Amino acid sequence: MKIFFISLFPEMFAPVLETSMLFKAKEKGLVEFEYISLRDFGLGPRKQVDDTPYGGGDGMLLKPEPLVSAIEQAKEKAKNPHVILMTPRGERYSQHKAKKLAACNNDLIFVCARYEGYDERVVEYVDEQISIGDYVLTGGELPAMVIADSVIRLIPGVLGGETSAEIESFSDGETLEYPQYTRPEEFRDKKVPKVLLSGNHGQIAKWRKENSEKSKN
Ligand code: 21W
Repeated sequence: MKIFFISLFPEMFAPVLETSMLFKAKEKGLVEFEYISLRDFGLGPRKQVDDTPYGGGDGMLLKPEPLVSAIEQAKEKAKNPHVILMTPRGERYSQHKAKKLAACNNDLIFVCARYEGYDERVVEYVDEQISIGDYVLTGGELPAMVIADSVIRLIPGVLGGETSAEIESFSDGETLEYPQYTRPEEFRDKKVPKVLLSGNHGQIAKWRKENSEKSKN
């Protein structure tokens, strides 16, 4: 899977995506990233990408021409491109959606807006619009990385055979999230629950179930 990020701040991505499990996924050849600078598609000698809103109002909007040119270039480079516009007005993101994106075998193109938004006419050039939740951020870059992270960990081989993400990735069941402990047995007067040291697997399973929060996975 190849993932493209279109943004005015393409330098935001590498520090996050080229670290930890995400970097390992890239090293194993399971995923590839390309960062596309919206500025490269700006208009005129000043490479203009934004302008004031028709009808008045605060702030600047991303102009349609640079955004659409960047999307078209990414689409040409991608196999089976699926274009996702990151917007606070989009459909709310979920684990269910992560599974669909991981399974779909498309290259993903994330379009990240900045300023106060974008010209509505770009919407015709995207396949879907996604929001990661009801709070206001300064841009779509962090949301795009949130989605990329949640999708990449579901790609078979990324987390390695011993983890459950791979096995669970196409089921929609609820998994159990229970409190976990490691050494030392006592930390600042707080002891690890005795049952976990007992070696009694039946009792341990019962304790974990009783102390679980259900989590969608
Ligand atoms: C924030 C863009 C506010 C636009 C009409 C009139 C992408 C995001 C973003 C941003 C506005 C996501 C307006 C959760 C988010 C994102 C930057 C406001 C003002 N519209 N998920 N005036 N939260 N945020 N538009 O902020 O681009 S996904």
